[in-house]
Amino acid sequence: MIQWLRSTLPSNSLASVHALIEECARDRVLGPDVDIEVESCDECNTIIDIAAVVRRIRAAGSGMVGLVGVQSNQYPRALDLGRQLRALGIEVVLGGFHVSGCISMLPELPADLKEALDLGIHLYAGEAEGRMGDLLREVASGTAKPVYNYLSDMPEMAAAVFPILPREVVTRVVGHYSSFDAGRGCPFQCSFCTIINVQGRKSRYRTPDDVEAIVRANAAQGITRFFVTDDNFARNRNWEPILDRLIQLRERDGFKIRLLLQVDTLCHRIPSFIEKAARAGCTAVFIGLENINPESLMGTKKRQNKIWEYRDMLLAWRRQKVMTYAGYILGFPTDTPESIARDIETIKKELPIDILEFFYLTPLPGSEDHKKLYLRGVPMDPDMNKYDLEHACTAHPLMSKEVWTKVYADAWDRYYSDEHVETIMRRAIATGVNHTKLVDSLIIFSGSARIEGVHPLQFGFVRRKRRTQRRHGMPIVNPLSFYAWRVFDIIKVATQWGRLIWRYKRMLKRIKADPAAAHYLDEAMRANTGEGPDHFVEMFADKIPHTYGAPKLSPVGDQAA
Ligand code: B12
Ligand code: SF4
Repeated sequence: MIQWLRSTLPSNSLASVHALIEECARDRVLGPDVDIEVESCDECNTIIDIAAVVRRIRAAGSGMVGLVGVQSNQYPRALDLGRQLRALGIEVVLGGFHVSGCISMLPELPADLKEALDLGIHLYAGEAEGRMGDLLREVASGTAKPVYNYLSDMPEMAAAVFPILPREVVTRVVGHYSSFDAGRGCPFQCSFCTIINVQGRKSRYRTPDDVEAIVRANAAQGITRFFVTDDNFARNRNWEPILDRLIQLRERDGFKIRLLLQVDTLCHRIPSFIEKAARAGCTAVFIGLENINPESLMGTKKRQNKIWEYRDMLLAWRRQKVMTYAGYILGFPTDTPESIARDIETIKKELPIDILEFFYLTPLPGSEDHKKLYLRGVPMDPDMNKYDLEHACTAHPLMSKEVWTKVYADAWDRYYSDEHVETIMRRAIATGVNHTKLVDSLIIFSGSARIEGVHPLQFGFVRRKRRTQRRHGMPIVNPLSFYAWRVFDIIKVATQWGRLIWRYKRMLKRIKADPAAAHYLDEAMRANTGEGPDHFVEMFADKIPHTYGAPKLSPVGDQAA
């Protein structure tokens, strides 16, 4: 388990399932004389004492353990937990994207899902809104089915029970961030995406009243920061009334709302979207940039990403002082170590991104990419634990696994070079982006993969490594060697963090003391006026598809001629 004293991002799946079971408790779905109690915890920030869980369930007379929001990379761990619980006779129901993705896309249950069924674990595919009561009744009466499949029956979200967690669960997340999904579904068709095959391509959304209720319920327990987990909030058909309501709550009623949003690269084209997001409390956005090579983007059907719009979009967020986090995928079919190195250098020079995070192109179960490879019998790594977008899970046409792995490690070094970190800080100071928050993010994103060896999306504060909590079948290391190694490990990691924090804080101090810092300007910060050449776009002139709105350019070589 990758576990921390405090994690950095909340689990929205957990909040959703917790709220659904609380609704069942309020509605007394097991009868008027049966109380239902629910205890939720996120293994990323909590060590689970299985024996204690079993004791509590037995003392209650009946119960079940729900393994919630289990993603493919978490599936082996979920099976380990399920195996232990089943051996003690506890009912276990397992849901989340691995189960839903596999069942939605594959012609038959893969071996790992069959293994769960063999252990007597119930699998839950699809969304549980409006149907949790049925499940609890069936579990309580011993008639639960091996597989629940609601994939073809997606619940409406208007007036659906909304996600919420008790304060003591939320406060285990740094910054006390909670979460909600204001909508589900995305209209686009990226071939590496699982979401559209599980939650659909139609936008289903909550109402402004629901969102207000979410804010008020959380604020009542002192929580006002939210990760809005819509994969693409800009395509939530109700984005405007929702943002208007949040603006009202902030500006009229004084709620100190802070939002993290996920959006696409065309969001700046939606009139008022960025301005309203900022007014509603958005301080940071995750943007699915994915790549700057139009050929790679077309290859994965990410047609909506138009590289000639990237800079304008990033500058639009910057004008509102919102920090930008962009995801960048390594390992598209035409990628080579040289092309990736060149593209990262281009981004550094040409695009005003604050935080860039790297991922391997991964055939995630539930995606079109995975389905195609599966049906063609192309070898993929059988260990689901590796499907965390931090490992090479299948062969690349031009790079060996070793080369690809090195390219991934080099990408973090290349983007988070001290020279570029200084440029990012200078851009922030010149444009009024919150530099304290920026430096915190720079520290995490620069150090997470390089110091802790985990992606920032799995990062937390103070890593916990339990000697006895190993994967099923792996030997338990003897205490002497384990603790000796652990002491060394803690000192090494703490020293590396200490050095990084000191270096970045010193850098910021130096820049702030520089009188010229306020007027800093570079190529990436210049808006594209349409007059004069745009070097960034010209680099890919021969790869830009001739679609509507695309700039008409001749390749750099031709121009020189
Ligand atoms: C928010 C989010 C995160 C958050 C929080 C995780 C969470 N699950 O809430 C964070 C940032 C931590 C995260 C991290 C990662 N994530 Co993420 N994440 C999401 C996102 C955007 C929303 C999750 C969500 O809230 N969905 C809405 C809930 C309500 O849906 P749900 O999880 O399916 O749950 C419903 C049903 O499945 C069911 N259900 C689920 N569990 C149970 C249990 C029981 C007992 C029952 C009855 C029902 C049930 O009921 C729920 C309510 O309807 C999803 C995409 C998406 N649209 O879902 C990706 C997604 C789940 N993440 C994904 C991935 C790959 C990751 C990472 C590995 C890497 C990455 N770069 O994103 C990391 C690793 C995390 C780790 N620690 O190992 C993939 C998983 C694909 C797969 N095949 O598993 C997804 C689908 C996105 C994608 N790229 O395709 N993620
Ligand atoms: S834009 Fe994001 S959520 Fe939508 S299909 Fe593409 S990857 Fe999936």
